[in-house]
Amino acid sequence: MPTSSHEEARRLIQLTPPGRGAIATVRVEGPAAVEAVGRHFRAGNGRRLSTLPADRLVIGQFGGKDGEPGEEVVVRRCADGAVEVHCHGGRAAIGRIEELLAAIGFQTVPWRDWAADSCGDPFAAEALVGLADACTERTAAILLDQYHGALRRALDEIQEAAAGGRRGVARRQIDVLLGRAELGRHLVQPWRVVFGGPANVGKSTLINALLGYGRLIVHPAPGTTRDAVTALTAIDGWPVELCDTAGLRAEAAPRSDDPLGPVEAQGIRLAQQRLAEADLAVLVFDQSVAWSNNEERLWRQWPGAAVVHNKADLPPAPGPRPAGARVSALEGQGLSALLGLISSRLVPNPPPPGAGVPISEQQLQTIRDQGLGIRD
Ligand SMILES: Nc1nc2c(ncn2[C@@H]2O[C@H](COP(=O)(O)OP(=O)(O)OP(=O)(O)O)[C@@H](O)[C@H]2O)c(=O)[nH]1
Ligand SMILES: [Mg+2]
Repeated sequence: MPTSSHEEARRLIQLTPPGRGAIATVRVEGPAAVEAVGRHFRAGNGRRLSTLPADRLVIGQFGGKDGEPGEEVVVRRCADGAVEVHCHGGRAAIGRIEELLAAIGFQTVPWRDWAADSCGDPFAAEALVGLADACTERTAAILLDQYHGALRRALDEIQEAAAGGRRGVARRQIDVLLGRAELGRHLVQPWRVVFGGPANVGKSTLINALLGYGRLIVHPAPGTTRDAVTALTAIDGWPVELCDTAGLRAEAAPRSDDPLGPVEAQGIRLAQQRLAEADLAVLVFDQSVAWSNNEERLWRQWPGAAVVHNKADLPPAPGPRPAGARVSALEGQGLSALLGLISSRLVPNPPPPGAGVPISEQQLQTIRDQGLGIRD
């Protein structure tokens, strides 16, 4: 965690997430933080806070008066002059501490603001704030690398290469960093993978199989899924939102007076919208059913989609069909390969450990600006 050199500000920061929890940690910093906490804290061992060694954890009561017990807390006087108060995780305990310290001039500051200006380097600050929203270990590790200066080092190396006359190397490294923009955007926000295809091909069954539990309704009758339904998971360590959609008909988008019925028509419109917005569209077909003009039109409508031929446990329908992953959602065949395919489509070149990854538009702009400086 960062430490602060903001001696002038009397600040109070809740370091644990908002809401109820087992324990909350409040950091008190600024001039006379030790004295301010010491004024309300009664250590169990009877000693004054200011006389206790730094980093020693001390149990006691906070804010008790007139013989009434205060909040049970554990206090740590930090080596940098701040004090950490660990209290019960409910709002009441934190509220009481905030109230007593506010009365003597301490202001509650959101932890993101505190973290951002406690880091000397703005790249590190963005990474630190992003770390709180990282959904998987893999994305957290990349953000941690950025917190420890990976992008800054990469930019320094590029600068050095350019200054040493190795402009080609510098330009290539700029392009590598810019090529990681999509990855950087998704470190705190899952990729959206949307499954579409004709009705009854097994889209919902397939998503359930990839999730490992029965999130979606599955039924032998076509037209079961009407809404766009999402579920979060991780694929190869990348956070991914899987989205199920209503079975598509290959005809033009139906109108609300379509014989399909307005609900299904809406479902199909929504499916097309979700497929268009997806980071990766996955088109699912039933390989036991002949490839018809309808399938062909759908396939041509979404040229960037990954193609899956499901129901590989059934005899295949004769005739050619486009290349694609063969799976059986029902029996689990081909699912690991499909997960591998999705992962490699989302992140074709995973960065090696310690590599620089831009995580904000501002960082991308810095890289582009540096690139402009070395183009002839
Ligand atoms: N044999 C076989 N049957 C499957 C497979 N996957 C799904 N099914 C069956 O196909 C039927 C339709 O499955 P769903 O998952 O509801 O299909 P869907 O594509 O979501 O259908 P809609 O929501 O109507 O568009 C169900 O009876 C499933 O059990 C498979 O891999 N093999
Ligand atoms: Mg379905």
